[in-house]
Amino acid sequence: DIKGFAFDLDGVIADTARFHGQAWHQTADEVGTTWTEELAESLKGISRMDSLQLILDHGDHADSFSEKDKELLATKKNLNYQKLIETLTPEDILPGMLEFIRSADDNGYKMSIASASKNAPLILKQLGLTEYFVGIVDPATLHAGKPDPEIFVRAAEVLGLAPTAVIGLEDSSAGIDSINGAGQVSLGIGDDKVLSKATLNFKQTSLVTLENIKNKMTN
Ligand code: G16
Ligand code: MG
Repeated sequence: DIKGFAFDLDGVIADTARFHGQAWHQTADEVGTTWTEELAESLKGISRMDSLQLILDHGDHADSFSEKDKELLATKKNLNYQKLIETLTPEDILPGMLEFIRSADDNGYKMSIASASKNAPLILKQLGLTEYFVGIVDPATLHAGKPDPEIFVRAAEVLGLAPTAVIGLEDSSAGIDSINGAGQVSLGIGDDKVLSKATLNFKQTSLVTLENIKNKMTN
């Protein structure tokens, strides 16, 4: 029996992916990497430093950046990103997700956050959602990021539930791998070709309801 939900944040609850994209695009221009949609997609769910490394690897001068240069580039990106997320309001919650979170809460499901983002507490506060979650996994305490299962394993521990009693919600392929590895039911939101390993698939957030989930699980 499902008793809780572990939520990814970016791309599931809020459309912050476009802000990450905007800020990383600027970094890519600065280091001479051509910005493409594929590159943007591959950064979803990946930690800040791993994202930067991917951007550098897509350019011709990956070797010419020292650790110090990388720290500076990542800090600059994060400051630009934080300026963008400070403009977030509850209106920026993705379609249907406030209703879903409220109904899950009303029906006694427990909820936690499994986001790779160190900015998750700030984003939840901006969106007015902090009170709904029993805990947020701190990504700074992880040994390995998504696709490693660790973050979703921890998100179930926060809920005090067995993994099989938890549904993990994700918009990235790295995140679906993490949920599956943690032994939970994976719910993918987005293109079912990109998220082909998800147990359940929903094309968009507005379709995620308790009723639709129950229907898909009994099919
Ligand atoms: C998110 C985004 C990633 C981002 C990561 C780290 O993960 O999808 O693109 O690089 O967080 O974010 P920050 O730089 O704010 O620490 P998730 O897991 O919420 O999708
Ligand atoms: Mg995401």
